[in-house]
Amino acid sequence: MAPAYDDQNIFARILRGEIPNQTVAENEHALAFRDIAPKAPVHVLVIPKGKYVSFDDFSAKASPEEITGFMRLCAEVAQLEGVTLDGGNGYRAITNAGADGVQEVPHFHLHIMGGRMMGPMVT
Ligand code: IU
Repeated sequence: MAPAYDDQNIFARILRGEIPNQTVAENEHALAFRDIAPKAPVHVLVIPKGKYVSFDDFSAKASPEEITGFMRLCAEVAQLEGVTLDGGNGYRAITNAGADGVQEVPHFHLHIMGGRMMGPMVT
């Protein structure tokens, strides 16, 4: 069974404004902010504002409006950061889920990374 959502996770606290963040973009359904320990020149995390633990949880339970809002914000971030194929060099968008995915924060998030060649998908 999927784990219950932990209201004290760090991204929940960011969404409640209890912890500052470097916001890149925001809409009704999602927030995008800079990763605190960036692994690439562009490293932005996009999170839904709803309480979803993982991609599984989000894709199963979020409304079409939430999913669209989330995806559109991801695309907006890539545009704002100048990494789209339309003028930029591209990017990587990944999500980690659970133990094997080495998910550290149990609030669904997508990493958008770019600004350098990312290397093979092995780690
Ligand atoms: P993961 O996909 O759950 O493994 O990654 C969590 C990311 O959250 C990781 O890249 C951290 O650097 C990042 N992060 C953050 O941006 N701000 C924080 O306060 C904490 C983690 I804790």
